[in-house]
Amino acid sequence: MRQAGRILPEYRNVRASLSGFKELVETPELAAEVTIQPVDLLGVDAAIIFSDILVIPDAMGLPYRMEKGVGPIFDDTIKSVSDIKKLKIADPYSDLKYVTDAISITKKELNGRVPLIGFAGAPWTIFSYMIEGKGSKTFSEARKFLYQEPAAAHDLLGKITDSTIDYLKAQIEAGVDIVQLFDSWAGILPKEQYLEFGLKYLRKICDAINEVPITVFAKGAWFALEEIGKLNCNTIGLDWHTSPEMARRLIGTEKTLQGNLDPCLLYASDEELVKETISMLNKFGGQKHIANLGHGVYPDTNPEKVKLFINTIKEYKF
Ligand code: 1CP
Repeated sequence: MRQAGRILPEYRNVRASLSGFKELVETPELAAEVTIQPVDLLGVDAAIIFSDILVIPDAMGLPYRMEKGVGPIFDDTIKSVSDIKKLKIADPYSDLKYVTDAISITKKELNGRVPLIGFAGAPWTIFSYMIEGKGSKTFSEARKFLYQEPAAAHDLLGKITDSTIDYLKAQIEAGVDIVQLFDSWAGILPKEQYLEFGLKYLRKICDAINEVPITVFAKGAWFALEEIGKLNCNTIGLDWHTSPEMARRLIGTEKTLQGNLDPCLLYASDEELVKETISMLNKFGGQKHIANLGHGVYPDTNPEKVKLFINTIKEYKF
């Protein structure tokens, strides 16, 4: 999940000296520094490269800016077939060199202490931001596009998929040990549409990446867990709505499951947090499980609670 960054005062100190989020993402030495902070300060046993899923539309020709207190904004959005034609397939070696440079520096500085996770947004989630232009509760513009322009939607999803495959391969060449695909808006589609416009493109990416293990996190897509379980990937991330027992039943025993504590439990008392963390570990039964939250930490979370969550997991014996 999104780790850290934003809950740590040390991260905010680095941010404070810069013009904004984008400058941090695009300055490899600083991106590497904030990537390693959670390893040193929280004791997590993997690092995730500090970047954002929205670097892909940016590299395809649709720039975003990060507005304080609002989130990402695209001043131009995709409205028509001709807008899609103007987009290019991102070239990771030029357009996203700042990410691969940050990965190389991070790997060197980590010096084998913990693995480094690379990531990208899933095509459906990236598509949603490119159509909508910002975060949304419903992504109804993106959903409208699927009904009104299905062929154009497939064109755009195809371009995002090709850009993402090249990008992930470049991350792997630069040194990441595993990659995660974030389909944060999987859960807003009806099942049949998710299979057609979401899962199809995740499958293409999973089939194209064989160099390192892949984790797929499709938030809210409990309705397609069985199909997600058949992807050519190693780990399935679960959100906090999904019961570990149900996921195991639908996915089978071969894949690793990751998750899935409710991130809001980090606001609960220490006693409740420890009790629920142990209960989660027991539900997964210590079998092919990566303990994690069911989504990213919220920015106002107390880092001490995150440490308690991590230490409870590390100390637990089945
Ligand atoms: O340590 C880390 O935080 C890891 C780096 C990371 C990752 C893995 C960031 C930094 N973003 C992401 C992934 C990401 N970005 C996702 C997928 C995971 C998820 O569902 O949370 C999504 C949907 C985004 C898009 C995005 N970026 C949003 C959501 C917008 C919305 O409302 O729809 C926001 C607010 C951002 C900004 C952002 N990205 C990352 C950070 C630390 C922040 C906060 C901004 C800041 O610090 O100024």
